[in-house]
Amino acid sequence: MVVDLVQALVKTSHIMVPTSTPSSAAPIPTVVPDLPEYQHAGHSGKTALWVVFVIMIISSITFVGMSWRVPVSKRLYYVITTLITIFASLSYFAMATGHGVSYNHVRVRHSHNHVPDTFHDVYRQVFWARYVGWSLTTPLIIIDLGLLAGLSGAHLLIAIIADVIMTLAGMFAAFGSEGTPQKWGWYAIGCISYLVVVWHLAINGRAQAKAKGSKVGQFFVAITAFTIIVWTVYPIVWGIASGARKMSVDCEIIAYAVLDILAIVVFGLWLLLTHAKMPETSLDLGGFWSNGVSREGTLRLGDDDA
Ligand code: RET
Repeated sequence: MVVDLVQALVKTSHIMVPTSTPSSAAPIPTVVPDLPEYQHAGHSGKTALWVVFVIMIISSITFVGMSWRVPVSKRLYYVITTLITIFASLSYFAMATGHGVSYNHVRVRHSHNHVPDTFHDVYRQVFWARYVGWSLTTPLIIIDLGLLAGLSGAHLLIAIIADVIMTLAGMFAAFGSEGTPQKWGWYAIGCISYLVVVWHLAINGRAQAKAKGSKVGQFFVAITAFTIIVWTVYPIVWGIASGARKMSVDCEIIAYAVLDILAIVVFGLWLLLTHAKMPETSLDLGGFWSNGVSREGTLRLGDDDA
């Protein structure tokens, strides 16, 4: 409903360029009012959002089922991976129901010889819930890979922060104006942050994983290479879709849908199934993770009297 309202408001807000009323027989200047262009999701895009929402829910249920087969002390990868698909489900639900969507208004200038410049208004839908979702899912993917490699806390923290900057920069870029450094400036900041993430995973992560043994090393290299290849397609899609507006909103939704399924569902299944077969990847977490805060050493009622 909100989307319909916005569309109605946007549709009535264009400025008509007045045509002149000639007093003599001079030729009438043909100044045709330039109608704004609306780029928004159609039937195929909306259907794709619902389909991916259902896929993410089924994946979450599957990952929860898989986690129940192992003791709590060995569930860290399962919990993180399930949270990824749960966050993705929430983000797709928001987008499919019309929440988390807004319009970016861009005024495109056209220069002509002998006549003043003209402007063309473009309103393109931005699914900002997507970026909110990514800012939660992508750090969790990095944590999964960092734990697998045995990455140090310092490197993991930097990779996570760079990743959050990357997704936020992508969102600012999607709402940025053209003709100023705003839009492509944010995009460049996002790309630099992405290189920081790749550096930590591919260089530091790989070295750490190799030190954990050849089996873990090989698996880490394979799953991280897959991740980096899939992730690198995102900024390319962004550049063509939100950036250059050469891709329809429907194609954009479908492209990200395929990428999200690869980056989350295929990634998650591969990680959890391999982890279950490879004891070297185990993280045995006792203590607080499995048992909660120990009762010993805590204050009990009546202690003051002692
Ligand atoms: C943006 C634009 C700014 C530059 C870069 C980008 C990269 C996005 C990536 C997204 C990955 C998303 C995943 C989601 C899973 O739920 C923000 C498009 C580099 C890599 C894996």
